[in-house]
Amino acid sequence: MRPAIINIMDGAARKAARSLVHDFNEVEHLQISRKGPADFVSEADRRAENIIQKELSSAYPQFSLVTEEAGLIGDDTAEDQWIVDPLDGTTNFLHAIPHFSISIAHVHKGEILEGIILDPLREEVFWAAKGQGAYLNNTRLRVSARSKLSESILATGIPFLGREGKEEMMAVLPLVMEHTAGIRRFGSAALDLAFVAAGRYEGFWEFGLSSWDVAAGILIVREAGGLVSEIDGRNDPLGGSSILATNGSLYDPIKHLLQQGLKNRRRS
Ligand code: 2AM
Ligand code: CA
Repeated sequence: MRPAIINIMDGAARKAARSLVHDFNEVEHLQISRKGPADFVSEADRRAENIIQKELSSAYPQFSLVTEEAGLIGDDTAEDQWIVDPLDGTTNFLHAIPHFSISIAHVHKGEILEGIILDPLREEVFWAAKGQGAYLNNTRLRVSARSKLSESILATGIPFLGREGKEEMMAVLPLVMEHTAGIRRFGSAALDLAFVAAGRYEGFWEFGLSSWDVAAGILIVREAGGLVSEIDGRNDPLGGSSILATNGSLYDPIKHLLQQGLKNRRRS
């Protein structure tokens, strides 16, 4: 039985997804319009955010809510908080690349209790409730059973424009390239985490993400049997400056590989 709160999160995410899909179909036409698509996409983002906020706060008015666009809405001392990313993969959306998601997490006194990540175009809903497992639609999720680094696929997010972390990325990439079956850069951190939970790739790492990018995904990976921490092993991937999510058996080898790369950088 799905918890009632997951049904509310699912309803909010699906309603926002319909709005995003509608807007996504418009984006292509906008590439040639005078105004350009960037303003349109932030409008799409805001529309989705408003829908989610309205749905969640009418069901749970006492919760506060944090999003990228609006910041904190409601009482900052509330014990329960929603952490929402209404459009993760904004750059993909802007370029009409069909890979983006909606992410919603419920945090109670700092602990992530439920999370949902919805892929509107594939109609895949990844969700988890603490202690009750992770699911893709109605099917139980399990991280990948692969235990050889040489057979593993890792996803990441590569810094761009003014973002920090380019040197760290340059330091770790050669080792990951050398020792794994491949690297993917798909552009939605939330979906990357969902894919780790679904066993589609063995791990994901990224520097400098925000809580709304990862909150739901952290729980979904853990409930699917994976391990999530910061890259240096510290245990605050929600508030920390980096994230590493892997299946159980490759957590240590992948962490070692990334740390080795970062150490090489400090030495040079
Ligand atoms: P977004 O699409 O919601 O902005 C890409 O590497 C991932 O990084 C996406 O999940 C993207 O989320 C996220 N991200 C986090 N901070 C970002 C920033 N300052 N600029 C762009 N993408 C960012
Ligand atoms: Ca995001």
